[in-house]
Amino acid sequence: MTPTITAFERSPDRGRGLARDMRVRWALEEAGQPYEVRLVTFGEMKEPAHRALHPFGQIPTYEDGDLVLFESGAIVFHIAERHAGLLPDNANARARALTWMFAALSTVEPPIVELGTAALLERDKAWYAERLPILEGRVRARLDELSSRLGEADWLDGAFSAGDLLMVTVLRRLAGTGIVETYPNLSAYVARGEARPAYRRAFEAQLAVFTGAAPPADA
Ligand SMILES: N[C@@H](CCC(=O)N[C@@H](CS)C(=O)NCC(=O)O)C(=O)O
Repeated sequence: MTPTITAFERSPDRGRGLARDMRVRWALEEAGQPYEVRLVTFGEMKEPAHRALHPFGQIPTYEDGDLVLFESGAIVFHIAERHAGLLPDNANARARALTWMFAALSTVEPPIVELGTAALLERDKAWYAERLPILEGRVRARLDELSSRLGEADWLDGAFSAGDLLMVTVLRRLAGTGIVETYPNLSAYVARGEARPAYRRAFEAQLAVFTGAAPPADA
């Protein structure tokens, strides 16, 4: 059965791959799993029909037969468990890859989201200029640590895994801030992720939604 995911009908990032359906698309492309996309408007996301799939009225969701999932991390994990290439076979290596998935979403992503939310919604507040360096400092503290751990390695723990897939998408959310660029190894890490053919296919497919262009035939 071909799974169906949901994505923004008109993504606020103008198709730059920052919306979280990108993670799911990338995982599906790495897995070689064809998929359908149902586009939803901001209004539709808050309607009961979508909330039946996603209690928080967000994207992405994932439907496969009678299985319905939400939360990009859970969806990527589900895909990674069922297809080769995203999680190592060795039990300990697999557990470590899972650890990096959680680290991406629960340790690195929160300060990045906080910074992004402030830039989006609090720019006109009197205290914004004072708060910005504090938020950037929290992001940099995490990136200092991540950069030290990655060192000169290509990926976080041996071969590319779902942990890298999530971490790269999390770091990409800093696009436009110039922060990742101040860490040459993290910058190269993100570029390595973006250079993967599966990433490119996923990116082009979600960009095509915004530009109205036909997606690539194999996306
Ligand atoms: N933790 C969730 C976050 C989902 C999320 O924030 N989705 C955004 C798009 S990237 C969304 O739907 N925003 C619209 C809204 O919250 O109303 C996940 O990883 O799937």
